[in-house]
Amino acid sequence: MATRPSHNNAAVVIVGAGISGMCTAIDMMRRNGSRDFVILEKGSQVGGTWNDNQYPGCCSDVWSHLYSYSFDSNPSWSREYPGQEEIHTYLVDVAERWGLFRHLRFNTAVKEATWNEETKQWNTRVQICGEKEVEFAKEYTIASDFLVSGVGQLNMPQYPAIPGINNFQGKMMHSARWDWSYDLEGKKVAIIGNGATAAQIIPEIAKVCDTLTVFQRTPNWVVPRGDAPISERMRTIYKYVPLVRKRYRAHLMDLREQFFEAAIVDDSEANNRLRADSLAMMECQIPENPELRARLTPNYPPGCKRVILSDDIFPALNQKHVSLETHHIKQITKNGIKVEGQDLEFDLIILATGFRTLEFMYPIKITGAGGRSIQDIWKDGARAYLGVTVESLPNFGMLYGPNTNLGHNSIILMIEAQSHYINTLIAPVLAAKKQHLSLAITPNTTRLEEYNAKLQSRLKNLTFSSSKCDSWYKNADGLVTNNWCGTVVEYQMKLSELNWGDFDLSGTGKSIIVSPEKRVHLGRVVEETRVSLLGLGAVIIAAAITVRLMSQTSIFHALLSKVYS
Ligand code: NA7
Repeated sequence: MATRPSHNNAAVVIVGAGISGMCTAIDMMRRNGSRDFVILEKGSQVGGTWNDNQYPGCCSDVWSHLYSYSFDSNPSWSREYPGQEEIHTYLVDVAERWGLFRHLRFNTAVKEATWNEETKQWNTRVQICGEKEVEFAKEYTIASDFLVSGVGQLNMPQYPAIPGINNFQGKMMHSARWDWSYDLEGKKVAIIGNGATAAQIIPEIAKVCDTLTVFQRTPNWVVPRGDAPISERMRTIYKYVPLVRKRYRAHLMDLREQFFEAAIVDDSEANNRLRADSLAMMECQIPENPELRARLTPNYPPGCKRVILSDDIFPALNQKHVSLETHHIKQITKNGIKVEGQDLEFDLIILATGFRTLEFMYPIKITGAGGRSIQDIWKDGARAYLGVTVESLPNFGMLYGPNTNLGHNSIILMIEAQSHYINTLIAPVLAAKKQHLSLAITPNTTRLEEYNAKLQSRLKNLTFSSSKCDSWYKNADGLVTNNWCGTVVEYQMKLSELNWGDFDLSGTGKSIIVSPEKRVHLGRVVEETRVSLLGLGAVIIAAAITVRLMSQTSIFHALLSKVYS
């Protein structure tokens, strides 16, 4: 009888087909030479956050040439900042190039994952969500030797707890669930929230709707983006002269790493300069309305909340048919929104209210060794060792996990380092499996605690921890659970070595890891400018070409270079 044992078994189960899950899968092939994995994806396409977020104006606030995998860079970006559709196309192309589709199970929502101490395996229960697919099977369980979470931090929409939210009879949608069949033309629109997402939606929809009311609870710091098309000529050069492309990426990396101080180190010279530049831009773009400027001016340090990069949010807010509502929302009514002293009527309410960032992996029920639930493990706030492994969760890795978010640079650079590290943990588990042995690897709790104590003490001095604002980076106790405390290079260096002494090992295959204190050198992808004597000549030539050509684009927009210098 024909069987498909791989349907319920895989060496590695990867949850999520976004940038993280795809990277882990590709590294399984590149680094472990194995195709023994499945990728479980709740949606119906790859792309993760770039598949979910399709709202008008959606784009990355990191430069396109830095917003791609280092091992599969894209010379053909059409703009300095990539739009959602272009990023999504890039990710679909990557998945095709690397043959990921044969490992992908779409419309498959992971409900729970439970560690089995006896078999030293994870049992992952999935529910099928496609209407047709459900006719094949409603749910099933997959056993795996290793489990990887690639669901990230910006996965579950946050619906605000505003009284009456279910009473509204007009159209309501969350920004991450945009309904393109709804025609905005001539509509009275409300948008709740003014974060990075709202700042991208507002200028776009203001072009078509009749009126737009922006409900702002807290103002944000905004700096110029300096977006521009990338000329055909530059694209050809990036394609045929990879050294120029690499040099350009390194240059962007250098600028972004410098931005760390400006965005994150409270009261630093760069942080104060960023504040001054933001105010100057506001004054320049809203010259005749000091009252509006006052309402848009934050009273907390830049970086406490994510700094928004936008060239057009202030001009958009300064239009006659756009109004900024700063009164507290009392209630959502049948016809609109009630604020102090006013009942406002709308056809559409957009909830640009962010994501459930503090409950990593929600709503998946994870149960680790000793029957410990993830809620119990993280009862004092989410934490992990190096952001990738979690106490009481053997043979488990997560990407874009606790304390790995950035306020200044591309998250893909962090994800690549994490994927390499996790795949290094997977390697001996695969080796044990081959020999019909078992191996369980769990981060040592003492090392994990030491790591997190240091991390938290450094975070205390950064703008993320400022008590002057609330943000999606920290929990109700003010503990920053989401952000990393340093530069990308510093994080890459930490993950460039794996010390087996940081882990507790068990199982019949323990001896596969020869010395428990053995350090494995992983190395890292060097993204920043590093000039060796040998490479100096080549770099100078490439830099000269780059500068010459880039002077013809507006990437070095005067304001932008001022902000990042
Ligand atoms: P954010 O940055 O979490 O922004 C959410 C916005 O929604 C923010 O302005 C909130 O105000 C506002 N909000 C949330 N709940 C309410 C209620 N109940 N009433 C009024 N206003 C509310 O999410 P984004 O989607 O913009 O960006 C998330 C990340 O995605 C971003 O940082 C990028 O990395 C990509 P608040 O500021 O809390 O007063």
